Amino acid sequence: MPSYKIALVPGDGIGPEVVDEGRKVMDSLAAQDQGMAFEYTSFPWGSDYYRETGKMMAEDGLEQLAAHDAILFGAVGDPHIPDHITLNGLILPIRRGFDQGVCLRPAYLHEGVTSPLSGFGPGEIDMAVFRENTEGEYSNMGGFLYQGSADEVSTQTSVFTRRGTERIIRAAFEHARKRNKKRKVTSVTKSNAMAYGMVFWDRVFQEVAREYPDIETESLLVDRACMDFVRGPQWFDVVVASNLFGDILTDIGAIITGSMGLAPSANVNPEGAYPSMFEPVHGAAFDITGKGVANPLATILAVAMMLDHLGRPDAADRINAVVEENLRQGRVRTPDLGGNASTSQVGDEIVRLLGEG
Ligand code: GGG
Repeated sequence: MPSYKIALVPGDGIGPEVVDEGRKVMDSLAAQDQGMAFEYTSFPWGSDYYRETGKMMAEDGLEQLAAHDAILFGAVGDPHIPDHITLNGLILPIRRGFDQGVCLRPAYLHEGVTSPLSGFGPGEIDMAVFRENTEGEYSNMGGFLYQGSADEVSTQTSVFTRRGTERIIRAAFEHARKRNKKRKVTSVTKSNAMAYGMVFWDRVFQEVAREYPDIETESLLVDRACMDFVRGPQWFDVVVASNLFGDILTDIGAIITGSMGLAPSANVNPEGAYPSMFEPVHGAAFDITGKGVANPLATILAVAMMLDHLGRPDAADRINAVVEENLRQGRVRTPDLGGNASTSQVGDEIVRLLGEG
């Protein structure tokens, strides 16, 4: 019987609350399905760990994680520690260190969920955003000169490599073929103003597109893309963007499909040399931390993406179907979706529905 080694990194804020529910769902699948088992290791990394040790994760953290089949991540961020320390100390080193260059973030309007945009019914917003995940604007190259003086200078360099750029664009085209919906890929840049890295991106996009004559293509500037996500989200199918633009676009994608609490994310090392990492798109959400009201469905949907990645599309489909059913029924839902259920009540309901199926 396959037993999957899962690293749990709950992290900060509501991360531990939602990861607990993700684990609950995996435990329930394992209890029902003799063909699946999970072995967990939980890592206490994050902002409290930083307060104790001065580090967001252990020095040999990547080595410890490497022994796992996949990572389930919660959230990172703390109201009392600067975000560039928390982010650059935990999640970004994992994405970069494990070469998780392909980030897939689906945005789907589920039945039973109301979009803040009027006139959209179930499935009428349905896109997959591919975010380049290890370089671009997040390359962490730069520095300060004459720091603290009146003449202070800072630089922040964006890096676009052929390997990274081609890899994310190709992943987007492959996905457009696989999901076989509008068969369209939209590339998002700002190449009118960023005349090196993003002109290079546009060129690579055109080159890769030639290998996919069956897929319609479109190139948009990021300002236009943000506008179109709001005024015409139905026009999109697969979207591919740089690290920063992909991050911004997927927050819009999450909110127009009803809630940040419904958006999952996969950080994939396509070559399979390292574990991939799965997480909700949302962050630590200090305003609701500890109140037990965080929506766990983004994390539960991330668990489905993880199982699909591990070669268990059967289990992923079951989770997706049950989440769909929970949202359709609308009986047990957290306050972000207009309900009054707690985080754990939603997790329990997903387990109950899994048991029925
Ligand atoms: N669960 C994801 C998370 O904690 N995200 C925090 C965040 O702000 N991330 C920025 C990014 O992914 O670029």
